[in-house]
Amino acid sequence: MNYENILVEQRGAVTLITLNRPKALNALNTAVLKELIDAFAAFDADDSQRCAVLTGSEKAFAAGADIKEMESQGFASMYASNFFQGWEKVTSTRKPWIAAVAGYALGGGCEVAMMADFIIAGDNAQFGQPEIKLGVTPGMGGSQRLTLAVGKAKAMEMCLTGRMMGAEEAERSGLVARVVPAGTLIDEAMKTAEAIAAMAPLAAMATKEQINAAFEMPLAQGIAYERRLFHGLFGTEDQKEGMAAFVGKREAEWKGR
Ligand code: CO8
Repeated sequence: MNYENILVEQRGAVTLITLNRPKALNALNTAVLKELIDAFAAFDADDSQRCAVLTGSEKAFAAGADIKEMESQGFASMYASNFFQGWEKVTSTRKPWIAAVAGYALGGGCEVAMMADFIIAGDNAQFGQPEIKLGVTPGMGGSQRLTLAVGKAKAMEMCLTGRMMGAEEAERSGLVARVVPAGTLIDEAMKTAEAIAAMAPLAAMATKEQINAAFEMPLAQGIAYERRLFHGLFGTEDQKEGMAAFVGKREAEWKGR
C-alpha cells in the first residue's frame, strides 16, 4: 500500500510510524485510519520487527478526528458506516508499540495515544478531550481509557470542560510513562523501543497480553491467566536460552520461538 498520510520507516527491529498531515495538524480521517491499520498489520506480520513507535510532529501528535470530515454527517450515515470502525484493529496489534507524543494530542489524537501500550511525552505535550466544545463526546475510547488511566475526577473534569493537561500533570496522573525534552522525544522513544525489541519476543508479547488482561478481567481470573501464559513460556526455546544464559553468565540470543 502506498501511504499518503503517514511515513513508515524500519530502523533495525523498530518500526517508526509518523503521522504526516501537517496542514491539518495530523487530524485523523478515514484515509489515515486505513493507512495506520495497514502499517500496524504489516509491522505485526514482519518477523524482523519487534517494537513500533507511533509519533506525529513537534507541534501536534494529532489534533483529533477530522472535524471537516465529520461536520456534515448525520446519525444514519455515522451508524450505517460504523464511522471509524477499524481502530480495534490497531489496538489488536500483538507486538508492543509506544506513542511518542509532542504537542497536541486532542480528542481522537489523545484516544489513539492511549491505544498504545504506553506513552512517552515531550515536555510540550498537551492532552485533552475537547469534544464537548463541538457538541459531542469522546468516541474512540477516551471516556473509558482516560478514566482508567487518570481516574474519575480528572477524566470527568477534562471531558466536561475540555481542559488540556500538560506533560508534567499527565506523568503525575499516570497517563504517560515518562516525560522527556521535546527535542529528544524520538531518540528517547526509539531507545526505549530498541530496549524492548532486544527482549525475548514471545515474552514481550505475553507481557502485553497479561497487562491488558488486567483491564478486562477480575483479579483472580487475571492472575490465573497470567500464570497460564507464564507456564506456556516454558515451552519456548527462549526460556531455555534466557535461563541458561543467566546461569552461564553470558548474553542471551533470542530466537523468537
Ligand atoms: N480536524 C480537522 N482539521 C483540523 C483539526 C481537526 N481536528 N485540528 C486542526 N485542524 C486544521 C485547522 O482547521 C487548520 O486548517 P486550515 O489552515 O485549513 O484552517 C489547521 O489544522 C491548523 O489549525 P489551527 O489554525 O487551528 O492551529 P492553531 O495552532 O491555531 O490551534 C489547535 C491548534 C488548538 C489544536 C486547534 O487546531 C484546535 O482546537 N483543533 C481542534 C481540536 C479538537 O477539537 N479536537 C477534537 C476533534 S473531535 C474528535 O476527535 C472526536 C473523536 C471521536 C470520533 C469518533 C467517531 C466515531
